[in-house]
Amino acid sequence: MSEKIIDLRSDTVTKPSPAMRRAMADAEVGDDVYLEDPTVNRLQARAAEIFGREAGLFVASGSMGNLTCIMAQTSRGQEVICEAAGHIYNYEMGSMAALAGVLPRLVAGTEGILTWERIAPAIREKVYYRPQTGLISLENSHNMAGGTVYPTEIAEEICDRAHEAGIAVHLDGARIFNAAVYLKQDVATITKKFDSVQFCLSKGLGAPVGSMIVGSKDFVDRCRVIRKMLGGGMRQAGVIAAAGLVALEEGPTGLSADHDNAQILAQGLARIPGVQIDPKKIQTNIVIFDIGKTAMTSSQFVDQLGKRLVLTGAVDPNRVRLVTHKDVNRSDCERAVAVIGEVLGTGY
Ligand code: TLP
Repeated sequence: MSEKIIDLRSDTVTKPSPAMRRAMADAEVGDDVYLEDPTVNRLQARAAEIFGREAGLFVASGSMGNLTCIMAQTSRGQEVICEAAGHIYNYEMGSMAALAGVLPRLVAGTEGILTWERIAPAIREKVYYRPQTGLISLENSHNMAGGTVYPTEIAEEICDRAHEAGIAVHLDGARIFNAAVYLKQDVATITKKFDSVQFCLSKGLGAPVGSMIVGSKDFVDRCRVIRKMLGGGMRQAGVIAAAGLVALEEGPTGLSADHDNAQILAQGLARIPGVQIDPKKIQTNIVIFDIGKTAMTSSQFVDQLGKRLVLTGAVDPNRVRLVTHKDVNRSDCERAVAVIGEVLGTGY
């Protein structure tokens, strides 16, 4: 039997479960551009219900969901305040500038977490001859800060104060269910003050494809037009929405095991000489650690691990990211720690 590859590059790598495959094969479909796909309609209604919103919209990806929400809430030439290490600025191909015609205005958070105090100085004075702040975007959990979670009162204060200033707030909630598990609160509660929410079915929830936008009916109607403009009218999309429905119902139940497995990784890594990590800071399923004190760059390290069938990702020359998900278990994580210890112990 060949040895199992332990893929910790991302929680996007999961394969659809047998229940998802069955649901996909059996899905009732129709043309979603005519609003006639019953499975897409069910997924959208269910997402809206779970988030306590009027409506939901199925989109191809998290990036498309974020861009659609930005386009629906800004005008060309405006600024979008976002966290400096955030996904929408660093990993979405500059789409807000290239396609929405807005400028990112970066504000650095503490471990990815912004506060109103940090945001307020970046808000533009309301004068016609300066660019205006069109939107604030937060990320929860924050990917590249290592899966950190917004305390709900901090996120709510940002929303309240932004609304007083007449500014809408978007949530990149790609991993909002992970945040909810960490906070022991439900997703509707922790997102209720945001004007728009994007969350991914294809990360920890385990679907092969897709993300959702949730918000008011009016807002989602506008997003549907923009989705079509971006080429996201997906026709008989029920075959993938069916997997999304399974992900929505079953995915959240596995997330606390993913968080426990992230702790196994973090605590194991903390014992390896040369690795810098504080396991107490790991809140969800993302583990980022520093190997800057070793003789290896992160890409050399990632190559060496790959040769030993442990797949990981370099974040920058010194830092490496591991992400747990439903397709890795506790013993995979223990083995990954052992292999990392071996690679750092033996050099390369
Ligand atoms: N994140 C991916 C990579 O793009 C880095 C990953 O492997 O973690 N928001 C957040 C917070 C994300 O982490 C991601 C994907 C997205 C949006 C975009 O989702 P997709 O990949 O579906 O466009």
